[in-house]
Amino acid sequence: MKVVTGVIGNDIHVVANRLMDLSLNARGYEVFNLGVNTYLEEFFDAAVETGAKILLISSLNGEAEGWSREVKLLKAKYKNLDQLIMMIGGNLTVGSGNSDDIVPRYKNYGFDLVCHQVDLNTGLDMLEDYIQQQAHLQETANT
Ligand code: B12
Repeated sequence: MKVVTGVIGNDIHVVANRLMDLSLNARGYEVFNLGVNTYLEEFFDAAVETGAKILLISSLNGEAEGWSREVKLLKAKYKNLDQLIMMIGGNLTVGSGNSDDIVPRYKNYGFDLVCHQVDLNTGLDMLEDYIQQQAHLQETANT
């Protein structure tokens, strides 16, 4: 399965993004890594160009929220991407923050999976569970 990854907005923290790339490759995904300083619209453009089914976004500097509010808007604009799985993780606010507040906020912007201060492998396990659930729902809908 194809995945687009990168670090959103004005964020230059590259290490987790490199680890994401390696871990996804090890799990059998085909990775298109846009690197640091990537705008939300560029993630969507890359999904169109590559045919990726997943956008996996990293952010560590605490500023992701200002750069990632327009997921729903872009999904509507790009039309064929309504099935695109949107995931974001890292430090999703300034300071330590509280996941109980942060996760629903990002979900409201249009993210399917939100991992605030969750380690990468736990996050990727969550992604795989989510993909399986979606496949199961699709199967049930088709029968
Ligand atoms: C190295 C570092 C830097 C380096 C970055 C070098 C580089 N090119 O990568 C330098 C010195 C340049 C830097 C700069 C800055 N930094 Co800095 N930096 C760090 C530091 C020490 C380590 C970050 C790192 O690479 N960790 C290694 C990764 C692998 O581990 P991790 O961060 O824990 O990531 C795990 C999870 O978050 C998760 N994860 C990450 N992304 C994703 C995505 C998904 C989908 C999932 C599931 C999981 C996931 O998986 C990772 C592995 O388990 C941290 C402090 C710290 N000890 O964590 C601060 C830190 C991230 N930096 C911070 C800040 C504020 C900055 C600056 C804004 C400082 C400044 N005023 O200039 C600038 C950023 C400028 C910018 N435009 O982005 C803050 C962020 C605070 C916040 N969020 O509230 C931190 C936390 C320091 C602090 N305690 O204040 N930084």
